[in-house]
Amino acid sequence: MPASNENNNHGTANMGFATRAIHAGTTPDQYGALVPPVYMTSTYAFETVEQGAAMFEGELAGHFYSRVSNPTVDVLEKRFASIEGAEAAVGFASGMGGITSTLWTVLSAGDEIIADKTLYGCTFAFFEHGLTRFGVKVKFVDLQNADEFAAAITTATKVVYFETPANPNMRLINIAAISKIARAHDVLTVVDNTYSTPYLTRPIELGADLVVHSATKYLGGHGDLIAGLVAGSAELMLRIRVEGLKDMTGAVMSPLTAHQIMRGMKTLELRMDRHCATAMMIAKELEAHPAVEQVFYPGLETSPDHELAKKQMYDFGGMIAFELKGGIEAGRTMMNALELIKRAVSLGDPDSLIQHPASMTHASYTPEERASHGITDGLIRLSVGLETPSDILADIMSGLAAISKKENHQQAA
Ligand code: 7XF
Repeated sequence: MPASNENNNHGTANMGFATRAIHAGTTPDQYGALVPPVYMTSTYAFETVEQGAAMFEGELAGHFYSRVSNPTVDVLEKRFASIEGAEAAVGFASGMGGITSTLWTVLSAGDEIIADKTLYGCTFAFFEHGLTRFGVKVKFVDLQNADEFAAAITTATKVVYFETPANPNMRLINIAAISKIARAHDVLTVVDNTYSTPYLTRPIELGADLVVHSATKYLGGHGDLIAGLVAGSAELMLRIRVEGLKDMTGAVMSPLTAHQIMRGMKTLELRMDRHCATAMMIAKELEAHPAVEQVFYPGLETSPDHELAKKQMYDFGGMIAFELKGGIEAGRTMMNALELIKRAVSLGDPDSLIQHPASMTHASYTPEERASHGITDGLIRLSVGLETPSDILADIMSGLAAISKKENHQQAA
């Protein structure tokens, strides 16, 4: 087994991001196949009983059962580790599979985790309603304030966890600043890099210990799979594979899914450039529109996170959040009037997607929790897709026009 994670660059160590996203981790097969074969096998035959025993002992490298490792998933793990700038990586059945496997591995009863106050809804639910049932204390802190973080650390603190940009309100957290404080206290920094992708932000290079992803999003990139990836040191990844994945969650990635993600990752750089360029254009147009109260996009000069974004991100990403002057009623009118952009959760697809966090992705928070965690009821989240930019904009403009049409109609009635 986890012979997996040595030499993760496979000859591409000094090459660029796109080259590594296409080539890193490739192991030549007997036919010279360009695309790694999809090994749809659950088990592997041992030459001898002794050989099998040595693999189970961890004395001999090799695959022995696909809940632990698989040759196709292995290529993806090496390739992903390379683009995240990590020693090693592990694939999972979902983003939540990766997050839960990671935290079940590094936390024990009596430990504390400090998390940013804004998290994806199911991550919040796992922390608040899952970890706490097993004797882990969870503290939600505003990690934009490094002093608040430092003050919250105790001898029991083992992990600090955050998303940047955060789902759904786009708050940025300073990875270098938080990691530095964490390291001084022997606290592991875990960053959910789903929104940014390793093309835009590489948390490990900035001092983080572990990076978690919903690969369902930009990494897969086509809205046709559910998967997770986690990257970090070879030592931690071996523990997460053997304890969290193998014994605690069993949330294993299918070899077919690994194949699809590798296909998606070949165009990650190209897709992200387009997502970012279109999102910047849309964010500026939204900001200038009279029906819009506020736009949350780190690329805007008016964003309080713009300076940090310029330091920490290569570009500003494909996600936008905004609030309308007419609140969520206007939001419903706008979203229901859209014809091209789909009303759907998830993000990072070629298809533009729009949704209402308070009633959808973040419905696992109570209204009071949402209010205290900075997720307003009027917030709308847009995942800017890869369609022709002027078509996306035209759909948004006609959605916004529907608000004033409805208001005029109501006034007339
Ligand atoms: O288990 P999943 O692959 O769905 O990933 C969970 C997850 C982890 N981190 C972040 C930042 C995420 O956004 C997600 C999934 N979020 C989707 C969304 O916000 O639309 C889920 C749809 S309910």
